[in-house]
Amino acid sequence: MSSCIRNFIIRLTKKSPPLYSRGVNGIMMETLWCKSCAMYRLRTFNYSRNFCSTTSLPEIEPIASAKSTGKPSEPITKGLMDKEEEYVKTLFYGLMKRERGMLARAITLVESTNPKKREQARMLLSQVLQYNKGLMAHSVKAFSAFRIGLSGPPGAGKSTFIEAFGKFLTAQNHRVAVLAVDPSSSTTGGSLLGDKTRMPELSCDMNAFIRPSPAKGSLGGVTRTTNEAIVLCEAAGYDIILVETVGVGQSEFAVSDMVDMFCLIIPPAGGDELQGIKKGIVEVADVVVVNKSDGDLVAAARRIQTEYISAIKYMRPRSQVWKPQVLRISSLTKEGIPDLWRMMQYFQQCMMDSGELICKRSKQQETWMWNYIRDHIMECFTTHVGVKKMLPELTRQVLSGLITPGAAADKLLKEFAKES
Ligand SMILES: Nc1nc2c(ncn2[C@@H]2O[C@H](COP(=O)(O)OP(=O)(O)OP(=O)(O)O)[C@@H](O)[C@H]2O)c(=O)[nH]1
Ligand SMILES: [Mg+2]
Repeated sequence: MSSCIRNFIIRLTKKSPPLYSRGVNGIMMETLWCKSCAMYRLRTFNYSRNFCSTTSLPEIEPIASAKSTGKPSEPITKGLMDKEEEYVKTLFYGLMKRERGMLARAITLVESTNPKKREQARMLLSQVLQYNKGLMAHSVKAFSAFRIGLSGPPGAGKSTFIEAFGKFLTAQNHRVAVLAVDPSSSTTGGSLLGDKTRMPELSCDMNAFIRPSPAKGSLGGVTRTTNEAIVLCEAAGYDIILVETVGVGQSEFAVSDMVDMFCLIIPPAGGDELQGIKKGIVEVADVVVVNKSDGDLVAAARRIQTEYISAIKYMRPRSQVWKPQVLRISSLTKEGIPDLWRMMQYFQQCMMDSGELICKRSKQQETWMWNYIRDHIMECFTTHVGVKKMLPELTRQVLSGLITPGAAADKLLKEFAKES
C-alpha cells in the first residue's frame, strides 16, 4: 500500500465512519474500523478484476510526515470547536461519497466571508488537498479533472451550449460540474447561471452539478471562491469542470488562469456585435467556437470562422504543442459538438504528454497565491485605521497638485507599516 494513502487514512480519527474513495484505475478503496482487531483495515475492490482484498492499517496515530520532520503534524482541524470540526468532517465524508447536497454546502462554506467559516473552509480544503495528493500519487490522469473555461459575449449561446455539451458528456458517463464567475451579477442582476431554466435537462441530470455565481463580491472574491470550488468539485468526483464567465470585465482573464483549456464562444455576428469581446481575450483562447452554425446562420458562421482562422495565424502561440483552433457548432442541433469534444481530448492529451499541463497548473497555483496575497494586503491596507484617517486629506492634496502621488503613497505606506 502506498504511504500516501496510509498518511491519509491514519489522519482519520477512530470514530470515523467508513470512508470510500472512488475508482483509481478501477479500484475502490474503503476504510473500515475493525472492532475485533481494534485497527483500521483498508479494503480494496478492483472492478476490472472483480477482486477484493483487505489490508491491516496497524498505525493510526502517528502521521508519516512526523517521521520526516521529527515533529508531530498539527491535527488537521486544530483551532476549531468540536461542533465545527464535526461539520468539516461531515462535509469531507459527504464529498467522498459524492453527495451533491454536501458539495453545495461545502461551496457555500468557501464562499462565506465570516472568519470562523473561512477557518472551517481552510480545514476542509486542506483535507481535500491531502486526499487528492494521496490519490494522484497513484495516477494523475485518473484523478485530476479536465478544467474547461468558457467565455463569450452576452447572447453568444453559452448557456445553450453548456446544456447541450453537458448532456453529451453525461451520456458518456462523465460527471460534469458547471461553475460560474460573474462578479457583475451583484450590480446587473446577473445574466449567468441563475438561468438554470436555460439548462432544464442538465440541471435535472444526476451526473451534473450546476452552481450559480455567488450573488455578490469583487472579482477577487468571486474568483477565489471559484478556484476553491473547482477543488471541491474534483474531490466530489466530477471529472469535467466547466467554468463559465461572461465576456465583460476582467473575469475571463481570471478564468483562463484557473483552467486547463480556455474556450471562447462567439455568435456568427459581424464586428459591431463582437465589439464586446475584450481585446486580447482571443489570444488566450485555446479554441474559438463559432456557435449557432445552423439554418440561415451557416454562411455567416463560415465567414466568421475564416476571419478568426486568419487572425489567429498572426498571433504568437502560447503553447509549444498546441495551435488554437476555430470550430463551428450549433448548440441547438448539436452539430459539431462531438468533433469539438474530440478536439478537446486531443488538446488534453498533447498537453499532458508534453508536460505542459503540469507546468501550467503549477504556474497557475503560483499566480493564485500572489493574487490572494495582493487581495489580502489591499484589504488590510484599505481597512487600516491610520490609513483610513489620512487617505481623504492626502487624496485631496494629490488632486490639487500639492503633493505628488508617489509622496502620498509613501506617507500612507509608512503609516501602514507602522502598526501592521
Ligand atoms: N440558432 C441558434 N440559436 C442559438 C444557439 N445557441 C443559442 N441560441 C439562442 O441564442 C440566444 C441566447 O442564448 P443563451 O444560451 O442564453 O446565450 P448566453 O451566452 O448564455 O447569454 P447570456 O447568459 O445573456 O450571456 C437564445 O435565444 C438561444 O436560443 C444555436 O446553436 N443556434
Ligand atoms: Mg447564459
